[in-house]
Amino acid sequence: MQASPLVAVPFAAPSASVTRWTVGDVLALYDMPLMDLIWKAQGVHRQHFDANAIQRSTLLSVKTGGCSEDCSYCSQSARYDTETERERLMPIDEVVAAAKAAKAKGASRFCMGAAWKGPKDSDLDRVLEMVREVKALGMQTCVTLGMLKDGQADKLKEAGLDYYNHNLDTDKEFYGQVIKTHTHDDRLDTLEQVREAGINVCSGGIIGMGESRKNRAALIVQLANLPKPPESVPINNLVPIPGTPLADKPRLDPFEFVRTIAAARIAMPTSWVRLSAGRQEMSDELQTLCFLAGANSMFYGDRLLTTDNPDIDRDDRLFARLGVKAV
Ligand code: SAM
Ligand code: DTB
Ligand code: SF4
Repeated sequence: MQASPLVAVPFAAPSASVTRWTVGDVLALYDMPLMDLIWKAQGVHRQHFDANAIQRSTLLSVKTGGCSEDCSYCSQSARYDTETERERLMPIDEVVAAAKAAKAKGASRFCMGAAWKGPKDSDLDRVLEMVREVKALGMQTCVTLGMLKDGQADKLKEAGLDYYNHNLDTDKEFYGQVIKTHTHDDRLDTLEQVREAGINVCSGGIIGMGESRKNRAALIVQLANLPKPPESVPINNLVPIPGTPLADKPRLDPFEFVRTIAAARIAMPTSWVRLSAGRQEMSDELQTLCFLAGANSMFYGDRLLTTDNPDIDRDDRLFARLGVKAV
């Protein structure tokens, strides 16, 4: 059956609550007049969330640079000559100190990122310890460690991990133009392992890498049509990194970014949609449009992994000006 252009059709089996999206459905959302699209997204948002509450996670790069992979956007690939210096896996006490500081500033979740294709078992043991200690502070925990091997997701679950971040990053069709050292299917395989282990899935993508609108719509469809949509969907705007193949990509029209947030919100009504990388370059007004379009989560803290994020004072002022509360 052909889906109507603006509403996804409930999928008959296996459960009436499962919705299948088509690229046509999502492209029809992108084609709406912006005011109508934002209005629709905000309506969907209010059915499932408090529209004045935004979740805040703080990121820490616990192992930086020297990655074997060739992701064309990334400052941490060993293949590109970037300003990012390699650093070994951080000592646990430094990680715990950073998590305590993030909690004191009001972050509810602490996300630890490592520049690996995937963790070796010996490295994973140290990350498990980090997860246990951060969890013991009363924070939600998240890690992003690359691709997982059999059994690793179960160990993370046992240690108390709440979320695993692993982005599909871009449409399957465009993936090979950005990354050649692993495939979109490899990413799906890790997402399946995370889901099966009972860990919340955090998966989204990057836009502004030269992909088409159709590619952006297809990424949203691939995320929304997972057996269960991710609980958290980060939408990153490319931060161009000197030395990487995507260093000189022209900046995406900011309204196209807002449309992407709105389309993600409508296609994944109960997911937390995260306004992720690229906030530093956005005005307060543009970020507010993203919130109006249904973004309700963000990274909070002066650094992302290797690039700058708005400083905490600026974010606190923005929340106060908007009457938004942090959750
Ligand atoms: N190595 C792991 C992996 O690739 O899953 C974890 C770290 S990786 C840096 C996490 C995510 O950050 C990537 O999947 C990508 O979506 C995002 N990212 C990395 N560099 C970026 C950039 N320059 N601009 C925007 N997002 C970026
Ligand atoms: C996600 O989707 N974005 C975050 C987090 N997950 C790990 C990372 C953004 C990285 C931006 C570039 C950098 O700071 O290196
Ligand atoms: Fe960067 Fe992750 Fe790709 Fe490594 S796998 S190059 S850390 S995005």
